[in-house]
Amino acid sequence: MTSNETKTVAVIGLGYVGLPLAVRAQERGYNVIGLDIDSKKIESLKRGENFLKDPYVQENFPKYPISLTSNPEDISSADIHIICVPTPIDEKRQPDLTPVIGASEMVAKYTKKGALVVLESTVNPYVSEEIVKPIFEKAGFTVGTDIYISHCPERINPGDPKWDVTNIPRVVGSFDAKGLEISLAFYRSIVDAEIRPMKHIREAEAVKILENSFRNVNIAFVNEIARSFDKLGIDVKDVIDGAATKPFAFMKHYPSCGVGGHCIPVDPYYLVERAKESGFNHEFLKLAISTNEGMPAYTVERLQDALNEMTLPMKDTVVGVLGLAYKANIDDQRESPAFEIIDHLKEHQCTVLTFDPHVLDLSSEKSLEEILEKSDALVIATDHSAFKDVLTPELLKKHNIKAIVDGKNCLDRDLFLQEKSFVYKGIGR
Ligand code: SAJ
Repeated sequence: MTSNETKTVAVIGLGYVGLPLAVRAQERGYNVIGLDIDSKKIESLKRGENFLKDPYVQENFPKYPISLTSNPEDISSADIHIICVPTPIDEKRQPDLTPVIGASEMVAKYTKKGALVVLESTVNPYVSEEIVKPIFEKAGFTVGTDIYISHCPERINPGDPKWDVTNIPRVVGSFDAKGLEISLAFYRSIVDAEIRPMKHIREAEAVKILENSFRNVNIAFVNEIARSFDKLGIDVKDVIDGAATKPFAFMKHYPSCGVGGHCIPVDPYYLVERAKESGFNHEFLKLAISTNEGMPAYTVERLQDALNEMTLPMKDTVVGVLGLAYKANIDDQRESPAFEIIDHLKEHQCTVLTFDPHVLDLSSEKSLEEILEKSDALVIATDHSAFKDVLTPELLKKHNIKAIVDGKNCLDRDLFLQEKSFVYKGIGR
């Protein structure tokens, strides 16, 4: 580790986590090398084409240029390596650590003695000691002596206008005091918020998993309540907003057609699988996960009920799915429930059309007007402003829509219930 002179930081993986981090470190005076194995992404970034809709990156990427490469040899001079690669789940919903292993092996091959390696990718407890540490030991390093390894779970929330890499509090854990000390110094130099030291690297790994499992479980809870309230004829959104008037001991979550994204539906699996190896069965967490995974099918059941009330079959009914992204006003489609809804509609032999203004390349229709004109029924799968600020009972009536399922409860239910030319159903309302 060089002292006093400018330290070199290599960020491995320039996605929605790595790129803001790289720009921020450059802004704070580090000499930053951004590495990504996708050379097309590197060439695009070199042309100043910024593929991120991250406000911080949009503003600062041009101001604080980083050196960009897809050649791993270029990171050998770095004092600090930060691994920000994806940690997806595979088709069997098992944790896929291939990117983390690949990145760790690359750093181990090219780094220098005395460097710090920080893993930001979301992983379950034990990954650092069972997967990452052995890779560096196999490369001849002694952790805590001539290499330091820490974990600082990423907390980027795509599209968030308020919280970004500059101000989100972080936690850091390491294998040893020196590794923790260097890591705390680095993150405290780039983040204007609390950087909390954790007792050990396992605790740091567990923080992110707990955060996102907490969110998964709470969403599953309101999803079950919504299904119950659909039978009881209670408006779940009104009840949640009523409960939220309690200023303590309540945190609102809302039911919807499903839980998408790269974090909430994914991270709990990491804990379930690793705990199983140690002999613990997360029954409650698994139930929550499956409750959320059942929401796309439930949404299609709601459409079937709505069409029944209009004495219309599912078969050959043209259903317009509004939204493909996993959350409002972004283009990210990872784990989006919209695709499961489409599959279930096709299983019911519906004719499916799609439109998402943020994902036009995957949309079958090119405008809201077009999909409304061609559809008999609608399912809102994403609460984009382009839908909730535009759709009115008059517009649906004009286009002879016979049924609508508001998968994100984003429309004014009472207003839509007044119109008798179609049936409106929400999720839990
Ligand atoms: N969702 C619900 N009901 C809710 C909240 C979300 O059904 O009450 C659905 C969303 O529609 C979406 C999915 O869950 O399909 C995930 O939504 P999200 O708001 O959690 O968005 P993410 O996936 O971008 O989650 C990120 C996470 N950030 C990190 O992991 C660093 C999560 O920890 C944050 O809590 C979340 O952003 C946030 O608060 O926005």
